[in-house]
Amino acid sequence: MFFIKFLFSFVFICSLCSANRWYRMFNSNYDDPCIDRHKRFQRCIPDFINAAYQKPIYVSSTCGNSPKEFCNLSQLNQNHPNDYLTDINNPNNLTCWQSDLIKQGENVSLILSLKKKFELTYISLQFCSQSKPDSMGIYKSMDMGLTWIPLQYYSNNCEDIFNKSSQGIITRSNEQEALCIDTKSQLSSMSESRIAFSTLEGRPSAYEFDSSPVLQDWVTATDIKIVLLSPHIDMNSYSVADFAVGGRCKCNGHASKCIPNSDGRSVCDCKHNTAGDECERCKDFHYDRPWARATQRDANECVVCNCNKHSTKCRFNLELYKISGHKSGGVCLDCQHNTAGRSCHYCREGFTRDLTQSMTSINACRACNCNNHSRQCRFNKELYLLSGRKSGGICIQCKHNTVGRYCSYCKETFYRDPNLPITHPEICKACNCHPVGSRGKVCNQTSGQCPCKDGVSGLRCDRCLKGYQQTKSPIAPCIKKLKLQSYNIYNENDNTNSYHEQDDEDVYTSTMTTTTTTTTALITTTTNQPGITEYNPSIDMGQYCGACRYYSRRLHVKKYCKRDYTIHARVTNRHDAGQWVSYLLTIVRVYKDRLNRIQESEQWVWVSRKDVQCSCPRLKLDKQYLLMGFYDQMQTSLSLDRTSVVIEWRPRMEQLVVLSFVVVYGTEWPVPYERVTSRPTNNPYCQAGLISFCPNGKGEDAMIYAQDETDTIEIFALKKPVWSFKFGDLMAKFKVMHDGLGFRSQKTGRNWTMEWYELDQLFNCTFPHVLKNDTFIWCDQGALCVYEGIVDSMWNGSSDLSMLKKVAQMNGKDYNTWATWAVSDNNTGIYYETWTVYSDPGPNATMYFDSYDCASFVIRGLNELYHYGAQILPNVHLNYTRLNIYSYEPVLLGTYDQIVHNQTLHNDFIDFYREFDSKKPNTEEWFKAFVEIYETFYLSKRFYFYYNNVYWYLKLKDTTPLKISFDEVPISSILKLN
Ligand SMILES: [Ca+2]
Repeated sequence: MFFIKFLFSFVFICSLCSANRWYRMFNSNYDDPCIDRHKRFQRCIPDFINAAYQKPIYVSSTCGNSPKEFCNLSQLNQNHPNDYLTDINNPNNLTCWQSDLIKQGENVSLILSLKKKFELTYISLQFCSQSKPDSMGIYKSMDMGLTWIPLQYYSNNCEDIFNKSSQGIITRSNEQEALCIDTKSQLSSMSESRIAFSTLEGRPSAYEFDSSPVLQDWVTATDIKIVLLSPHIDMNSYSVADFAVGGRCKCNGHASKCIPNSDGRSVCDCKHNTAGDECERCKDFHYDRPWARATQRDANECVVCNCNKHSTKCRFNLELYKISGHKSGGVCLDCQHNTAGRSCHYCREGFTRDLTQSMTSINACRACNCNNHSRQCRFNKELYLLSGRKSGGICIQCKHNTVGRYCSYCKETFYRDPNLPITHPEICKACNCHPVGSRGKVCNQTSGQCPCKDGVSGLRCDRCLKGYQQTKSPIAPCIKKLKLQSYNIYNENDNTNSYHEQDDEDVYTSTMTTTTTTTTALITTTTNQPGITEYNPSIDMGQYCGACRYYSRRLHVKKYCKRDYTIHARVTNRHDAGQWVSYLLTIVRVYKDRLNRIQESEQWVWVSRKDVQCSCPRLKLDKQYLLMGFYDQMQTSLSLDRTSVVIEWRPRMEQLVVLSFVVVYGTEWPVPYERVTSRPTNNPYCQAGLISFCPNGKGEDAMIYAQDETDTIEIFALKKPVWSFKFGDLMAKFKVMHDGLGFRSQKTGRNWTMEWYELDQLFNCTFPHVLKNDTFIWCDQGALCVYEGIVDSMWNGSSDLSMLKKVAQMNGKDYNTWATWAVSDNNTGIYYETWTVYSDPGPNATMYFDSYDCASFVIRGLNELYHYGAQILPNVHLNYTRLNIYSYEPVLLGTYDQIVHNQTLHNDFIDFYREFDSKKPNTEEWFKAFVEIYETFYLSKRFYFYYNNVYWYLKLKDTTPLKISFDEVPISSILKLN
């Protein structure tokens, strides 16, 4: 019985190795079994051997070293050393090891140390004479003998000796379990005295060994231990003629032999770019994909990192590997020769690509010569050739107010300080030409002299010439002195020959802003004491009104913070009372009311008569205004004066106010998507040369309506992978989907499609274009495309994820009402927004910004269909893709015009967007660009986010800055029940 099992294992072993052997026979001139005839890697394995042969065995008891009476067996009246366990086994002349005398209950152990991992096929023991044990256990170790795992038990009493049933069965759920074989009738009575255990026999996954890590683990061992027990029968001793272990040196399919290493220990001779005693890892610099065991179909060789010859170190990144479609995950480290990037494939800051050299050349990147004013330059081949192959760099983004190819000139409105070296960060000084006293902003590049108006002097034109005096006229700020007495209520303590700054630049305060102007200080000193200047009829009114310069039609956060109230109100009445005029306001909305003084919907506001006479502020009956001012001196009612903000109300103002002020204080997340009153013309720059994605953009107003109000309109949810016609497989893998709605008339069979699309081209909506003068163009309009037919092949068939699913139906009349909504929705919601911004990926995350894309339209549209009376089919489930960014709380930066004043911020802005702009692909490289953008997210951890025409700063979360989610949404959950 055991012998039969033993034979079986040999057949099994040979079936594993036969392919190799055949190969060697017919390819004698090609002797590396790890490479096939076509010089491709293939699986290779070391020869099958008896791993115990002539190896020393540790035994706990040996008879014969000091001969005793009981060791004198009749046949072999000699020594019985443990070497006899693993010597040549000649059946005609057995050599037997023999144990010392064993008392009842005593055990004897035999231990074989293989010194490295092997994959075992069988373990066998051949006993001498009748000296067999009652019970026996076979154990293995995978850690050089530290811990032991049972492989098999034999006993005539499994339950008592090993606490195991003798009826055990191996299934796929317990393939690493040891069985106990009942030997009541077998072990002691068998004429054949060999016991053989086959490691894989009876284990269901044996024939799928390649794909069974459980069994690969089960057959792996560094040491084998046999324990012989005779708990009940008091016998003389045990005697074993042969201990054999059949198996292969374990090399995971990556070596055909094991050889001694420098310590003399046997290790795998690893091929396929692997390393380690068992070829269990990739060798250095071969981390472009993860290590795997070789199989019959695939050698799974390790792949060298592509670092363009600029690095010899790399690491593996699982995220990048996944998004590459399991192609490449290597990230180069320590890029040399002034290169940078995942594959050392671009030049690091301060260097530019020399296009006359290949990327792998050590001269691929050349230093920028920008006089310390820029760290970036680009290479121009013509200039390089013209310079006699000396210099081809052109500096970009010169800082410190410099310009020019080498940042060696001062830009307009700056002049060069002759006392400083060209590399000094303060080499360029601002002209600071006085806005009133100068004829222009540009001063002399070397002297710094501004061009002064008549009668004006000084380097900055900020003084009147001797014999001239200051006027309030911007045309003639200094005139010849007159001898008339005049008052100047603002400049009494000042030098009358100098100006106050009069520019009233609006400045957003934010954590990023460093620029300030003197405006803030002026407002502070004058606004804390409203109305303090007494009316004095002797003051010339024209001069008084001329000083009404703090009156502003502009908003900024500082004003909002300083003033007591901000309201939207209509002026409904006016009442004159001596030196005061009061206006009756009907309050529309209160944004701020510091002391809660606005209790009624009608409220009086007080203005001094002299301010009214100056039209400062100017209030008209029946007009609506945004009013921002202080309480009166008693702090009980509202007042207005020349420091107040009074702006005639415009329809978009509400969102502007909410956005600019309320959101700054964290009261409203997500930021509401801003709607417009009508769709503006798309920027022609955005449309130039791009593919039209809106197949029939014209005439949708007619097409969108049903022709018969008694008709029944069926509604379909449509879905396909983005750009399925080019990148279907890859984009489907990431489940980046495009969504739309389809419609069908039951009466006529006519059908049509509505999709919300980027108006221009993918990526235009995601990032701006950076123009040469460092300004941006956003092509972020989306639009509803309506066209005849539902193109089945587009929505249904190109991929498993495509979908054309009926979700609802409604009558023609209700449908037409809905269609009117759809037209209006399209005309007022024009900004396409790709990203959704959350605080984290968890279920309780705060949403800072919602996306506004094709899926948003479908969800919004279905919701409205439901409200206009559509019968929604229950149990429909839909899936929607979201491109999620995870960020700390966003910081409002303001509009581009506001950011441009802050040079540090603005430069960073340009750097950030240019990085993405450089990755904006032609169509063939779309996917590659997608991967690179993903990488940039991971590396930069920051994002400038554009929403509703203003910019926000997002500090991205470290662990998960970006994620694509594909959420299942039951249709019932997207219908908001009012
Ligand atoms: Ca022997």
